[in-house]
Amino acid sequence: MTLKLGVIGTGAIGQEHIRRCSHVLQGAQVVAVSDINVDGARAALQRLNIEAEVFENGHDVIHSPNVDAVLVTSWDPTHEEFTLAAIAAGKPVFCEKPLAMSAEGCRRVVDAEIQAGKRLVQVGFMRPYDAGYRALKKVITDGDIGEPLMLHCAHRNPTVPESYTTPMAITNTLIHELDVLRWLTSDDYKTVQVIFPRVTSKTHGQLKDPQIVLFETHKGVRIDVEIFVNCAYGYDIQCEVVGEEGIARLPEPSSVQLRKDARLSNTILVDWKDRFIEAYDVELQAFINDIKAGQLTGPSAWDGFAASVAADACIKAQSSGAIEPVEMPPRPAFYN
Ligand code: NAI
Ligand code: ISE
Repeated sequence: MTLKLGVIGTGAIGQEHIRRCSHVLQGAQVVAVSDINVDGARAALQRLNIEAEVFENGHDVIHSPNVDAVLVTSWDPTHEEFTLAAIAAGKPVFCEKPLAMSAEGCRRVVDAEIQAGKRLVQVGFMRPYDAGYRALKKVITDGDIGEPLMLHCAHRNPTVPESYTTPMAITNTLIHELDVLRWLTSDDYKTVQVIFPRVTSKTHGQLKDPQIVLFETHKGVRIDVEIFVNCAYGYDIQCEVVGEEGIARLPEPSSVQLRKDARLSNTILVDWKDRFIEAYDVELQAFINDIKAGQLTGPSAWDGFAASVAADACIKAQSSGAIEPVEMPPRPAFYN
């Protein structure tokens, strides 16, 4: 059976996901899309050579009898509304990160899903599907470097638009680390502090860039994450785990090494689309396969909530300058 997908939001990642679901992955077909920019949605479908119904409103996609499952790839503040509507319609929903703009919003999704009595939500945290992060986790769980003591991480984007603000460094960007580092270390955050180094001249008035986020986990691991979204030189994700017996680093994406003009060089990618292209394929194929098998297994609404609990504390720490507690409620049995 071919799973019929409806996609809400046909911007950058919406188009990427439509392309992969239609031309790369197995067992699904995009049958409906919507975007507040309806002409943009039509143009995107034409460019991708895909025939699908175009709706003006995302709720019409969700309620279309032709749609079996929904992908939410619209702007961050719209995620909660569309995910709740999909749950109410009893349709599985893949929601891009963040699941909602606050832990309170994520909790509403968690509560609605528990009420529905069945997992219906997968959050678009793709890094646990990335081969490099999986290899890094295996090194840790196999005990190859002993117990982790410290993590040094960086999340760098070449540039961001004027609409990107200081809290978005947390809710839109760091949210990936907030999820993947819990998964990587099987630990949870206890406290967080945010430090602002000298500001880059390449930023604008609404964004303090870069930022350093310092965590302590319940096991006492110290984590520092640099967020630098106008780093200019490329899209660069770094993660180094310092253990009792050795150090493990996230592998660099493979690239041909050049010896030329008296220089030794490798290419650095500039776009998240290319850096995680395989991880996005794997996460969405898993979503499609899991729906067919009758049980979602990918990053859950609870994972979306847990990341947002930490994000809320980070945002508080951005303005207080203090070390803020991260207070995580117990995981409901539904998600065990
Ligand atoms: P974008 O700005 O390129 O596209 C978003 C689209 O959503 C726009 O076409 C906009 O018109 C549309 N939209 C906004 N409100 C809408 C509504 N109420 N109904 C229907 N369409 C609506 O942004 P981009 O980069 O594609 O990001 C989209 C989402 O995906 C964001 O939430 C972002 O955080 C997430 N994202 C996730 C990535 C990942 O690595 N997992 C990478 C990039 C984005
Ligand atoms: C974007 O929305 C993403 O999710 C990318 O993975 C991230 O690197 C970038 O900072 C976000 O703006």
